[in-house]
Amino acid sequence: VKDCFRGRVNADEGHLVLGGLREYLDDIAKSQRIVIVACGTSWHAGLVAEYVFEELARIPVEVEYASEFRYRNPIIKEGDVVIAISQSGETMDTLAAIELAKSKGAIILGVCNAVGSSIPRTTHAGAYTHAGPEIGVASTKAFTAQVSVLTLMAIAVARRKGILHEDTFRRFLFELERIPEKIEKVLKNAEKIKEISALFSEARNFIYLGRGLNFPVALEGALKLKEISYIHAEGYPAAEMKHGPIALIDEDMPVVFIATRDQSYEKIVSNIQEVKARKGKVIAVVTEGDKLIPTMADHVIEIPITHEVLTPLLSVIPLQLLSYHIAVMRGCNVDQPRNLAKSVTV
Ligand code: F1P
Repeated sequence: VKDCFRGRVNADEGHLVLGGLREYLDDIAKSQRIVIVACGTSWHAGLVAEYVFEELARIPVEVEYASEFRYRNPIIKEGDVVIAISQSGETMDTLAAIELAKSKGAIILGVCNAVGSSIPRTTHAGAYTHAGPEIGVASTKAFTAQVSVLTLMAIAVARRKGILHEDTFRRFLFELERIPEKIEKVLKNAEKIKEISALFSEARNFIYLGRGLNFPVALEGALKLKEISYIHAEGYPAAEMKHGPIALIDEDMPVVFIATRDQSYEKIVSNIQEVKARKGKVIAVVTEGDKLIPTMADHVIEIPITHEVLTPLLSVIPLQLLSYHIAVMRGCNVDQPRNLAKSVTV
């Protein structure tokens, strides 16, 4: 994230620089809608971006699996902005989705990690995430970097539209600059997360629940666990639990809640109560200093407080660590999980 912000975010001078995207900021600001295409973890970063763009820039956003989008006849109009997100920059489904949108006159922007890869070469403009090479197959730091860049884009567009108050902008810059040190603070919890992981390394299923911006984080937590530990895991918006998944909850079901202090806090507290009433085992990611959830949850992992919009940058880290420790305890190769390829080019 430090690399991702370097040269882009400067709270002292009050600037936010987005390189090649600068000349497209007006187009994005004027667009009627943004369509995001991506796969896997990058798709989850896109879902975070949907919340952030709609909240700050007030532009409708659709987030599409590139692997579906490319095989249907999507309605794309000239002037629509399509943002392709990819760690590797080589994902075949995402490349095909770009070609399809391009043929319909859309403006194609990229958020990629691999410099000089195929996707950045085919887009009109883009921003590299500067996350450095991912050693493992499963995306981890790429997610954080993608969310960082997409959030910067949303802030820049909101500013260009004149709907972001100068004080709010300054506050964002201030908070953004503090994200790297807050991530380091979360990483200091690694030992505690390892202890919690030891209690669940034999579990056969997991449920991840979050609301608002923490819903895509729940999906990402579940995907990481599936990818590297081969445990079946599902992520849902916490409010969807009562529409089906609640039937699965018993004393053998670990339920991971991403329950930070935000506008849906009271609602998620009642979701935790519903799970505890059915004897589910609750692991909760909470905001530092939370006094209520620790009285209800079986295990609690704290993250520092930040602006609500920036929460996913912190809340995803404990979930990545949980998957990592569980996978190691199960003897799985976390860098090279079975059946997975770093770039899915077919
Ligand atoms: C997309 C992706 C990754 C996943 C795995 C397979 O890749 O689904 O999210 O972790 O590596 O590919 P990309 O388009 O972001 O490179």
